[in-house]
Amino acid sequence: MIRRVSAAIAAGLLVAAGLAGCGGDSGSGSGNDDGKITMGFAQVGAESGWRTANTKSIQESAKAAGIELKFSDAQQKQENQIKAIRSYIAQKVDVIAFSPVIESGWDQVLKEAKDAEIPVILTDRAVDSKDTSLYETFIGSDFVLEGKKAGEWLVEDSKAAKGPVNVIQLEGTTGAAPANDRKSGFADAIKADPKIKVVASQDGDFTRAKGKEVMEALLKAHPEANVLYAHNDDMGLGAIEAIEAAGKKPGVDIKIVTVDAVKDGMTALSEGKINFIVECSPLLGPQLMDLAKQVVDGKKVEKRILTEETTFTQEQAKAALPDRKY
Ligand code: GYE
Repeated sequence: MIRRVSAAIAAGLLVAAGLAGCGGDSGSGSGNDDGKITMGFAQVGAESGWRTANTKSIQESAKAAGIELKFSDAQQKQENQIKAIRSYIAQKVDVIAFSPVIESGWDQVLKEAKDAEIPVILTDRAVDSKDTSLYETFIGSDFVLEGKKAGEWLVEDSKAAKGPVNVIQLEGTTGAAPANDRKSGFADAIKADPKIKVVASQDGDFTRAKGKEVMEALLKAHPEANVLYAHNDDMGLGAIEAIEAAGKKPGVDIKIVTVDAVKDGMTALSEGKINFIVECSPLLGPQLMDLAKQVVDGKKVEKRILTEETTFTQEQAKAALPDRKY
């Protein structure tokens, strides 16, 4: 553990040490200072292939960076994440990182971390706190842009369509940043073509099981649907099962656009069951560990760090698949 001591207190300690005429213990003055950074990481859960790859990236890069990682899985519940963060504060970790399951309701616990002088790094998902001094930085994707890319693809693809384009939308966890933003980015982009209408939009919680269940019901209620926009690959993959069970052909009778580009999604894309995927990279670990070292050192870092991402057509998926790591 490394003790973060404010400059004023540190100066005071040095003066006191000088006056007492004792030497030896320099630096932070902490007796149990082993020079190793300890990070507490409060993960969302294990809801998707994206999340599994993200967890692996964080665990592997902590190890490579020599950072001791305390890791917890909140099973997609905010109260579990808050508990985990409080326990990291009690354990006096050097830095806390977390991916907030939903955007709202973080001010109190973030204030507790600030009062304890433990820096916080947001990864992957945002919080809606007005006071941005409650965290050092936020590293992750631009989810609005992802939604926009999905919508722009649909506008382009619909140019040749004669009749209406009726979209079912499977949303990510209600209140989560990627659900809010992927929805709004998409809605903005499809305004370009009045033929395109979202006929149903429902929460599928980013999981395969929920994606399948919700799609089953929505297909019955909306036989006119000919497009599915799913906020992640896993919900799309669950929905494919529902579409096939209903006797329709995914990728043909119902065109499908998703977000993430994990291996299973890319496989379905290369097989023609999905039509387009917007990439969202889960490999945030190495950058997160770099940032952790900097903030523990007291360095100022950029407040917002964006992940670079691309998109995949069916042909591009075929070419990319052999090297896809997750
Ligand atoms: O797209 C989804 C996961 O927050 C970007 O969470 C992440 C999303 C990702 O469950 O698959």
